[in-house]
Amino acid sequence: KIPSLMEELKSKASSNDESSEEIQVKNSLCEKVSLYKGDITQLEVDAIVNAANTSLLGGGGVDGCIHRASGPALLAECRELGGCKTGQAKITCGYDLPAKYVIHTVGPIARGHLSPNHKQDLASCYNSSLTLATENTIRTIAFPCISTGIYGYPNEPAANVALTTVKEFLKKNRDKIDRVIFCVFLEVDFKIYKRKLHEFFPKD
Ligand code: AR6
Repeated sequence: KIPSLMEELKSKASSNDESSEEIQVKNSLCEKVSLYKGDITQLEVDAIVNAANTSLLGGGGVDGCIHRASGPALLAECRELGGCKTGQAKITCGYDLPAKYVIHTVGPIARGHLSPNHKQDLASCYNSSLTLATENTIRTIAFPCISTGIYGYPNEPAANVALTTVKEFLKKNRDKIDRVIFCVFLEVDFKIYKRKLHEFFPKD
């Protein structure tokens, strides 16, 4: 279980009566991001993000894992959504998942060849998912490494896009999101994010 950010904030605030300290902790972006290695379907958060395809009717990779763990009601709701364009996002319930919602987004198909459009589309996946989250009062959200599996977006450039886009979004929406979890599955991504997280979100 991911520790509750509010619990952390409360204990930090109560250990120091200065209200300025509390404000500083709440405003610190590095307090709002975490790295987790493992299966995203196990996370008890408001929403997990699915790296889906334009049909939204399931597939392999993390998409397959999410549909298996959520159950057939997820596919039934997805059938009503009329698909999703690359770079956009749609929301469903989480059903049998510990997460309340699933935000389905469709990453670009890179397959080794990267163009500026791929980068824009990948950034748009993170932005659209976060925007949809705030519109639905979702305060904790976990992302897989969108497009880096079957869709072949190289791992390190993908992490750069993910971290840049999440950072920019959090800067503008500090009060709306409590935590973004980068849920990596592979050791290669764990190493990349572990190194980069401190660069992008330095401790004050
Ligand atoms: N939890 C977290 N991450 C996972 C899990 C999991 N249970 N399983 C895999 N990953 P991919 P894409 C990681 O291929 O590249 C599907 O068929 C995986 O190691 O799932 O965006 C869709 O229907 C990788 O780091 O998504 C689309 O057709 C990351 O999730 C297509 O694949 C993304 O890999 C989308 O391809």
